[in-house]
Amino acid sequence: MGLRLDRSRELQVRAEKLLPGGVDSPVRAFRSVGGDPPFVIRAEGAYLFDEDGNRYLDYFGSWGPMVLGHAFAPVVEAIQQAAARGASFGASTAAEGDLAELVRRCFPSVEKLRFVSSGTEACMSAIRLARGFTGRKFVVKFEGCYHGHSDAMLVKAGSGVATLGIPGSAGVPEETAMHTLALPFNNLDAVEAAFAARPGEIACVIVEPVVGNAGTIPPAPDYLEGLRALTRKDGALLILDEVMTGFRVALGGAQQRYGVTPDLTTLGKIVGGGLPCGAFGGRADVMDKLAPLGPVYQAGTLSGNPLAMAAGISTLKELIAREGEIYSQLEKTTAAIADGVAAVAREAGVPLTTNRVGSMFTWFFTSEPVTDFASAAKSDTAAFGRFHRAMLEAGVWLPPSQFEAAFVSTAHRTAEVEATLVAARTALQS
Ligand code: KE4
Repeated sequence: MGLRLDRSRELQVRAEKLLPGGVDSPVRAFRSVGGDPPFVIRAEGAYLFDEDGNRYLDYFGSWGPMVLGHAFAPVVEAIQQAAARGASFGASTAAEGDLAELVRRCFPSVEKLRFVSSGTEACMSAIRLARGFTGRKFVVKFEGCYHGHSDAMLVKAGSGVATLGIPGSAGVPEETAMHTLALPFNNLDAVEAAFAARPGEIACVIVEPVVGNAGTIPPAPDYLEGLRALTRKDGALLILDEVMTGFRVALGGAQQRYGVTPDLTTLGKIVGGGLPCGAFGGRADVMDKLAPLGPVYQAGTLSGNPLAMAAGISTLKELIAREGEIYSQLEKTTAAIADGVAAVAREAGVPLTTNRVGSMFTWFFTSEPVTDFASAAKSDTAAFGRFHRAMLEAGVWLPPSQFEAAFVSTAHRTAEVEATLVAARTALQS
């Protein structure tokens, strides 16, 4: 292997003595792709730099937030200025309203919202709110979808749960899991049957409108509209988990791209510009059930943190100001990368299915279409692991799992497209 990772290896050895698996989030451990993870020291634009002086073209972008590229100057400046005024107050600030107004501008269905510190918190809180608003217990999610690591959501989840092949999670009592119904994605009959079996008992359906946590899987035509109709008919709430798709597949997320209006939306990643921030919001009559107005409790020491607000405001202002230019550039660049490598694979006789929505995409090592988790799971994960390693050796860092989406930023330009195709030609020959 050509890559020198001596310093990263030293740091990995120390990290494993201090952090389980040496990581603060399992998917970073490279368990499903093998080899040592490089330790990043800094990032700029489309590139990551590690402790051994290696440079990598970045295709996971901190798992979604870095849509403007790393260390985007206006965001850096906004964070620095906010930090000089104090990191956290635990009191109301104008910045929370400023960012909330920008979110509402992008997501008209969000009449009211609340900021939290992660996508997990956003989804967990939205589900509690849906249960409190409807007085119902059951929640529908979909196999391969990941909505953070709250107990109720670790049932047939995607992302790291799927990557590590663990059924759900130890530590989740069956009394909790029993109220989560996990159904196949892109299958409306299964949802209809669930509502028929439990009329008036399902509080909400939560879905990744474009799945990213089983790898990228677009919704089938009319699927999201079908979920909207079925939930409305039964009086259940529709929650679109746009933590990944928000500001990614369109400025207004998947609900803008596909024209579906949910009752609640969860956000994360891009909304905080790379700082710890999530949000959940939607119908005012639902949101007003939250304390201190209503009986559903939810709270957070660092919710609406001034630095995260500053980073989010700066990011969304850029996306809003240059919406047309940015989203058409992201579409074009991502198509060139995703389809370009698919063509290289065809030339090399390697079966590859490419799914893409906007600037998120996945190369599945299978010749079959991938329309749900079951079909994604047929992928040759060992082949993906070899590809991942070969691309890393060639200076291209893909998400280290077949069951994750890759992301492109505005910092990815023609040079990055070309470099990726060159690396893929080598990687797919091996
Ligand atoms: P966080 O708690 O990780 O901020 O967000 C949870 C979450 C909720 N909903 C969706 C659709 C998500 O994609 C996520 C988090 N995504 C994973 C990557 N697929 C985070 C990466 C990680 O776990 O390290």
